[in-house]
Amino acid sequence: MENILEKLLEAVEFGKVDQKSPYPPQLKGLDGSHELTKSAIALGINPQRILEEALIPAMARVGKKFSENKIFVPQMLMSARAMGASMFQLKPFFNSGDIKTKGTFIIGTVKGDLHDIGKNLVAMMIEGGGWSIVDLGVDVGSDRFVEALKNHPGAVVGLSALLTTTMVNMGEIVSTIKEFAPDTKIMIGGAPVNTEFCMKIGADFYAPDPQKAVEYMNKLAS
Ligand code: B1M
Repeated sequence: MENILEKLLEAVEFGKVDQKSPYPPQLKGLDGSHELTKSAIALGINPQRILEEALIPAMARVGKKFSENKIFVPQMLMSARAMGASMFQLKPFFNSGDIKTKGTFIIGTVKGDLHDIGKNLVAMMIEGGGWSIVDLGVDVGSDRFVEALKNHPGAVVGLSALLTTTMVNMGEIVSTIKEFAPDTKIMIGGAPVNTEFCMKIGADFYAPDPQKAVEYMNKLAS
């Protein structure tokens, strides 16, 4: 049983999605996260253990390596895909309430902005960190963030922007959210933003990468 969790951790860490996948070369022909998660569930391993002992530590390793420039976006995307294949099978347990999540994280790319690769990575990593995700997609205005908060009171909100022309929309979104629910914690991220901008618009935290985003979320949960 321990062995299968170790194998799953390795599959997610190195981005092995399923048995057919030729990537990464050192795991060619072996089961990927798809098969290993199936087997773990069939063996009766609690989904919470699968999450906490394989997926979360795997993504923590991935995030650390990315922060240290030991791996790059393509590897992180493969790990995110491998984790997605596993999460897909664990989702029914989340939804049935069998798995305790740390809370809800609402995320979206702000109004006018269609870039979603970074946002998706952050969402995946935070989901791997044990949070429920409400992904509003791209081109999201303050009205949709407020609507989502009405449905998920107390959720943490994440805003992503990749353009200098759309980062300015973050200010209006932050003030509308804070007006509606002043205690809401708001994290921002994306290439053109930084801590100084975060303070200026009244958001709570700027995360330069998914690992820092997960660390912030963990701090909020502790
Ligand atoms: Co666009 N684009 N793009 N683009 N694009 C950039 C951003 C640009 C820097 C390219 C350039 O000129 N060198 C430039 C912006 C310039 C600026 O504003 N200063 C640009 C431009 C100008 C445009 C268009 C205006 C081009 C045009 O049509 N004339 C147009 C705008 C469309 C729109 O949004 N309205 C446009 C369109 C596109 C595509 C659709 C073709 C495509 C997006 C596809 C998609 O996302 N599905 C695209 C792409 C791919 C890029 C580049 C090449 C790559 C972006 C990316 O995915 N990076 C980009 C140039 C570049 O970055 N090298 C560029 C990888 C991703 C993992 O990183 O998103 O930064 P990133 O996310 C990071 C961190 O920022 C952080 O974590 C992630 C992982 O480390 N992070 C968060 C992100 N969000 C976070 C949220 C958090 C925490 C951390 O908490 C909530």
